[in-house]
Amino acid sequence: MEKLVITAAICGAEVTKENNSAVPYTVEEIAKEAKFAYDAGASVIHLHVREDDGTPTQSKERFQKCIDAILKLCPDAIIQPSTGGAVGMSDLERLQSTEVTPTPEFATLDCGTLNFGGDEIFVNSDNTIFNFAKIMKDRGIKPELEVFDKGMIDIAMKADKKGLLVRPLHFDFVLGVQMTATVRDLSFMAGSIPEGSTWTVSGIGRHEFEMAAAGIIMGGHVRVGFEDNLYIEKGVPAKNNGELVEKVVKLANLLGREIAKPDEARRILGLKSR
Ligand code: KMH
Ligand code: ZN
Repeated sequence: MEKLVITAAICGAEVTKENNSAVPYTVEEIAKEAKFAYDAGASVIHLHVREDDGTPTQSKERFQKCIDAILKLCPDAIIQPSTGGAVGMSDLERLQSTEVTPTPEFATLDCGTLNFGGDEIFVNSDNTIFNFAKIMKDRGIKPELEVFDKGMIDIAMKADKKGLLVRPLHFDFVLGVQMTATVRDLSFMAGSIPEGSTWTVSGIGRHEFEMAAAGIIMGGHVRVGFEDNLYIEKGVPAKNNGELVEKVVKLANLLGREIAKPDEARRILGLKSR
């Protein structure tokens, strides 16, 4: 089995300091959280950014500042900017995170519209998805295909059929938002992608570590972090993102799976070496 690639989703666009006081907002806080995660074993930093007051933003300038600050502390980390941003943002606003220098090697590509809780709907029409895929292909950015249910794998395959994706594909199965997060669901998703693709699992909320353990055993990769879950165990807020990553490293050690360093992760995920 390949070594395990751990992604840390350190911030997200929805969680706040009211949920866990360690959720980072400022450039310094974001860089510090990335460093905790990187030191603990994360090779990929999935990045959202905030204004100092916590408001989510896709501002190119803010992304640039955060990326520069993270790379100062973690020079070989793989930074994966979000093109999802926050519910309600326009496509142009969302794409700004890919306009930084150097051009990102990796970025998210959300593959469908979904219910995001309450009245929130995260809108990704087919044309948005195809347009984002084309722009990423033209800029040489590998998309991580964010799929929240099986239908989104099918939409990603439409983009593939149109020649908008470059194989091998990489998927992130985000389970516990629109689709439930069980081992049966994860096996179904992993069995529904093209041969030779790689995948990560992000279990949301209390499902984070169950899905991590399943992903480790099944040969997938794992994402954890405040974007997905704020607790190290039931009722106990995590001190920082590093603590969440450490728990995955412990699980991987117990289960006999080694952890990939960033350059090994680049090879495993088919990213261009920098
Ligand atoms: N914040 C969600 C609306 C992504 O990063 O691409 C979108 C999201 C997915 O988090
Ligand atoms: Zn995200």
